[in-house]
Amino acid sequence: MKKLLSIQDISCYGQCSLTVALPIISACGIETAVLPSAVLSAHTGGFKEITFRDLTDDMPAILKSWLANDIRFDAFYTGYVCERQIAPIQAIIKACAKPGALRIVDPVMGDDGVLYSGFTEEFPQKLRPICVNADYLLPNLTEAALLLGEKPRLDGYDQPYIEELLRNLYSLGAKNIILTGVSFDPNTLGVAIYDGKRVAYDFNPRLPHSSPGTGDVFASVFTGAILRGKNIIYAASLAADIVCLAMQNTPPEHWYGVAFETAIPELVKGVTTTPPSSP
Ligand code: PXL
Repeated sequence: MKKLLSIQDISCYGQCSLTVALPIISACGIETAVLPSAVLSAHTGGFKEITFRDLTDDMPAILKSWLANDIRFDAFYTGYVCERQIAPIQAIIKACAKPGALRIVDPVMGDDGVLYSGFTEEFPQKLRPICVNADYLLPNLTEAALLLGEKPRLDGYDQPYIEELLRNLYSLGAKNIILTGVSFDPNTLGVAIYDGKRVAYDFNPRLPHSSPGTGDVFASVFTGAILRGKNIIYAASLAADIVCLAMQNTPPEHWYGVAFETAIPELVKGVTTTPPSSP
């Protein structure tokens, strides 16, 4: 069984980050360890009086203990992280990586053209060192533009704009880019995938509402599928399908997150189907 370390916050309530990644990646049959970047009472997407504890100061001792116990990982999936822990996280990844370990990076920092509350304007540039080493970089449109130091464009763009974003992110150093939230018409929403050679697209019908945590469900399913040996296009398409199915099953009163539990049977089917696998 492959062993993954997921590095992102615990939002105690609200279905995002680790409370999504842990069950989803485990359901894919991957041993999932966690390094919580911070503990929040709930995510920052709609609750009041959020508590926030940055766990950077615990990281050196955690690393020391893991090294004493010879703990190593086949893969790392980073999501929401804090500004002061970018260097310690890189040190942990370097020290605990098995040879050839994969790095999946979701540069969580914003959506709909704006940074999430709590992040400074400098954060996108500070996060770059983690992104440039990614085997798979999974930004949404807002994060892609911010990483490149550009103003996000949410509509009125065309295919050349998307493909330039992909090429520019690729030239930062990431080996594969999976760009979410791409739409060329009002009825569909999709993903653009670039491996340095070809651009592929995968579209689904656009649903009437959106929700916090969809990016985390997407990245978690993608990660599980990649670690199960699926190819990048299959993994991205499965991730988008699972997000859509879970969103369809999410009632309006569950505005704070995606009811991903309802899609776990389909997820397990998707990652255990044999073809098509990567070579
Ligand atoms: O889903 C992304 C995310 C992760 N973690 C925290 C958040 C958000 C989005 O709002 O607030 C704490």
